[in-house]
Amino acid sequence: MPCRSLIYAVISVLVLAALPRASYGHAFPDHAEPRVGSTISAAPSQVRIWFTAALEPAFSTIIVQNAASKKVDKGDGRVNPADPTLLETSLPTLSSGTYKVIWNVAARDGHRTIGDFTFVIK
Ligand SMILES: [Cu+2]
Repeated sequence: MPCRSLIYAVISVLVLAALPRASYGHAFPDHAEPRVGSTISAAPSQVRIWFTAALEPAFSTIIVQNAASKKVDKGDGRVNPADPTLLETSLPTLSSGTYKVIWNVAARDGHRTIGDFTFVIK
């Protein structure tokens, strides 16, 4: 009965589409600006990292260090109030060099993930 098979196929597709794309839980970085490992020519005014899950603002930090491991960000690192998956901090005008972004976050389920990456200003 081709008609019934088609209906079942359509229902299967709808059920699959309704499943969440990412599992909820641990927060992992999805993408960052400046991009992880990138070399850029203009000094960025901010570092922003988007995560795969909502973060707990009270337990999530971001700092930026220069090559001498000195903190160079403006100290305003925070979870964006309008987007709980976005961790951000402001930067002064940085000179050329390699900078390291260090993040430490807790997802809403309480699980902590940490990591770091570098970017280079030409
Ligand atoms: Cu988790």
